[in-house]
Parts: sequence; structure tokens; C-alpha cells
Amino acid sequence: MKLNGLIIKGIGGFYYIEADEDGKIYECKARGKFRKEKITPYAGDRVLIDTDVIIDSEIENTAAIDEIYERRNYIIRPPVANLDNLFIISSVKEPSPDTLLIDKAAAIATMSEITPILVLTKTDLSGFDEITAEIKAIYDMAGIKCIVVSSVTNKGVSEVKKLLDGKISAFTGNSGVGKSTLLNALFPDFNLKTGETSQKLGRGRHTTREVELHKIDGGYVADTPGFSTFDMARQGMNDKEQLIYGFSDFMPYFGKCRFTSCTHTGEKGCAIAEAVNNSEIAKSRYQSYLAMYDEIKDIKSWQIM
Ligand SMILES: Nc1nc2c(ncn2[C@@H]2O[C@H](COP(=O)(O)OP(=O)(O)OP(=O)(O)O)[C@@H](O)[C@H]2O)c(=O)[nH]1
Ligand SMILES: [Mg+2]
Ligand SMILES: [Zn+2]
Repeated sequence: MKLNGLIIKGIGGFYYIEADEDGKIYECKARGKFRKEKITPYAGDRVLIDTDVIIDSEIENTAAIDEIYERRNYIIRPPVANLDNLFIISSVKEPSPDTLLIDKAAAIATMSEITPILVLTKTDLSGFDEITAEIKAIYDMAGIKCIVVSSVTNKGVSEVKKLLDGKISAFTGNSGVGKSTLLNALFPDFNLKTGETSQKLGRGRHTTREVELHKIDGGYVADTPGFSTFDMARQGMNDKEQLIYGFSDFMPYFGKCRFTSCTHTGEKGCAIAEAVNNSEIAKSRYQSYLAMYDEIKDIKSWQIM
């Protein structure tokens, strides 16, 4: 029997697919043709499965993935397809917020037509009100929604929940920022494993091991493993001319520079640099653009995957 479904998670070459027709979870293998075509099935992919294929006689519902339907969008790290929202989770402490990292993730989302939403966690910890306000001001100005939360006091949690309902979303961010903890605060039934942050490293220890979509009110939300570094080549972003489209707050000034060839990296008469000087664009956003431009410019072809 052929069924349509959604990939919930993939581990070690096995994929778990929720079928539309019966809501059951099927354990699947992908057909060899995908490997030949270098297509990796992602969580969030819509697929056609063949339930007559038995991959393990010990397991009740098994199938093979026959077809992966065209993706609306996808990101490479974390590997997820067909997202509405990318929640960029950043903690005020352990690890400390990093605007370059936030801007990289926001740019990847924006370029893929996924809505980036910033969530500042651990704001119950004392002594971080100033940094919280500072970061919120940057993203309010950039037109990126910023929600201040605490999974301990539940502050802001219902605001996050409202944005999740009816949508497909993924949580991303450094290891230890509190992605799984926040998901547990939102949906106690998930019972996700959470970790301790290491005092020595000031960050988490990669407690979440794989991307998994969880069913919620009319939608899905994916917990993902944290990362410790975030480089542009690995995100498949290697075209410096395209980078500007990752910064929606720069768009009102785009095309208004003196030179049409302006790369906005210090040329005379750059409308974007001028907007930064006039405090119409946040300085840290522009600094991130420059750092990312520099990083992409130096990507060698062997780094592109
Ligand atoms: N005080 C405080 N601690 C928090 C909060 N959210 C998370 N933590 C703590 O931060 C640590 C890491 O939380 P996790 O939820 O495991 O972090 P994660 O982002 O899922 O990490 P990975 O799965 O490794 O990517 C745990 O010790 C949590 O208790 C919060 O809002 N306030
Ligand atoms: Mg986790
Ligand atoms: Zn310019």
C-alpha cells in the first residue's frame, strides 16, 4: 500500500514517518535511488511510502520511502525541511548571547523564506536585565520578533506557544541555551532529556542527539541538537552577493548606494553604511554582515557541500 506521510525523525539510515491516512508511525528505509541522487531525506519532508516493503520482520509497521515531495524550503544545519518558523534560542548566560551567531541563523532563515524569531532564555538569572534589553532593542529595530523567556518562571512561554500553533517550527541554537527545557515548559508531555551546562566550558554538552518533530496543536515543532560553531559554508551559503537578502532590515536602503556594484563593505556613498551611521540600522547587525561577507568571500570550493 502507498501512503503519504511526514518524516518525524531520522537516525542511522532509518526514518520514522507519520502517515496521513492512519496516523501510524512507520519505520522506513530510503530507496537506493536517493543515495545515488545525493538526496538526504530530512525531518519535515513530505514523502510517499510503500508499506509492502518489509525492512525488519520483527517490527510491525515498516515501509520504504518511494518519493520525497518538493520542499518548500530547507536548512542544512539543523537538517529540517518545510519550515514556517525558525526559533533562534539564545541564553543570557552559559552560553552568553552572540549576535553574530543570531544574525547568521536569522540570515539563513530569511533567505529561505522562513520567519526567524529570537528567544532569549534564562532571563530569570539575576544581573542580565541590561544585556537582555540591549539585545531586544537590536532585534526590535531589525524587525525580528524577540521574546524574553524563562523556563523556570514560565515568563514569555505562552507568547512562544501562540507562535507555534498551526505552524511547523524548529528550535535552533548553541548547545546548552535551553531549547529542550523550553520545549518541556511549553509541552510537559514531551519529557525531553535536558542537560547540565559545563561550568568549565560555559556551554551545554550536546544533550539532544537528533532532530525530531513533535506534534502540537495543528502543527509540529522540532527540537534539534545544539551546535558550538556555525560556519556559513556548512550552511550551503557561499554566494556573497546573495548575503544582503538575509538582512531584511537593510532592504529599504538596498539599491540606493552610489555605485551599483557596492558590496556595502566600506565603499563611498554606501546607503547601508549611512543608515548605520544615522542609527537607522543597528551597528551589530552591520558588523555581522561584514563578518559574514568576509567569511563567505574566503570559502574555497572544497568547503562547499
Ligand atoms: N535558570 C535557567 N536555566 C535554564 C533555563 N532553560 C534552560 N536552563 C538550563 O540550561 C541547561 C541546558 O538546557 P537544555 O534544555 O538541555 O539545553 P539545549 O539547548 O537543549 O542543549 P542541547 O540539547 O545540548 O543542544 C539545563 O541545565 C537547564 O536546566 C531557564 O530558563 N532558566
Ligand atoms: Mg536539547
Ligand atoms: Zn552599499
